[in-house]
Amino acid sequence: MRSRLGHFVFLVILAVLACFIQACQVNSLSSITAEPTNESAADDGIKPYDELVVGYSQIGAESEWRTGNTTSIKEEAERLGVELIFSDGQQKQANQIKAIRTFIAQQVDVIGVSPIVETGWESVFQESKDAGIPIILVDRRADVSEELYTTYLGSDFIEEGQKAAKIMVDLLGGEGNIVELVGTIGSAPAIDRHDGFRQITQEYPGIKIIGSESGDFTRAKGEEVMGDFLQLYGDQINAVYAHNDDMAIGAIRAIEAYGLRPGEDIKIVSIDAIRDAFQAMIDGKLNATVECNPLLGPQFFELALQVVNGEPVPKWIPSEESVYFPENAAELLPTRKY
Ligand code: GYE
Repeated sequence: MRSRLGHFVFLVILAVLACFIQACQVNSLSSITAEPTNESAADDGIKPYDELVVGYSQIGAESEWRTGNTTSIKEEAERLGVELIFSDGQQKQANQIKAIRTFIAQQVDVIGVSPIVETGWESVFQESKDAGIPIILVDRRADVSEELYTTYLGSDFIEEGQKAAKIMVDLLGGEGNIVELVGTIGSAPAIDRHDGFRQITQEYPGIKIIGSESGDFTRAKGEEVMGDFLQLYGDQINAVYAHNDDMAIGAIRAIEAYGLRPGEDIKIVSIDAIRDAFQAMIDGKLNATVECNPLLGPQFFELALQVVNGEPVPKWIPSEESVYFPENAAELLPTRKY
């Protein structure tokens, strides 16, 4: 009797063990098949990177920031195997609108756009929405209602203007005449960097902004406009606030041509933190640069895939940014990627 019972218990243990081993195998098998291979992902109706088709409408190539941004987008598409249809708008909103319409006709999965100016996008964004193609704003905002775009990936330009102003106030000891080189008229960074700067300087009655003109974010225009300011105000100018480093570099040339020392006779603060700004700080010609990160490729495609696969994303993904001074420019220059 006893031995029969023993035999029975032994069989039960064996059966339980067998079930357990089988369960383990099924488990490990399912974890293997759950690997995100492209095939199985496609079977699930989830689009993988190498089936994603993205239309991207870039502004142009006005600055080193912009060329760094373009490289980041193109390199990341290549790395992920995404099909990228890239369009260079050559600084014209009409070209960007045309590109978006072409992307809609091509039935891309998602459209990335860096709007040159804030206004004038409603109709084309609506057309994209009607065609079921989501729009992701990259780098610059557009002044449209929130249901016309899925998300905005880019910087807080107001904050950048405020940071530049705080540094400027310190450099001038709270007193002095500033000229401002404004970015592209009507663009989000030009509007917000202008406003953010004044939110701080208005607290200082000794600080005066005696001139404010657009240099369109380019070196050539920055140089030209700074030349005009020098003709008008000469050595009454104590400082330059440039909405980007390229215009600051243009201003440096104009100041030298005028016979003054940039960075010393005239203090200069700008925005972007491109490599040439680090070199200018090493040379003692630029007093500070506020970082604006153009390396948005990796975040953009991650977002694009999430959006296409119907995952929820936040309405704004702000970039993390720093400020840089001449003291450690030489040490940091080799680490800069744009
Ligand atoms: O600061 C400037 C570029 O939109 C943040 O555009 C961007 C700005 C950047 O031309 O250099």
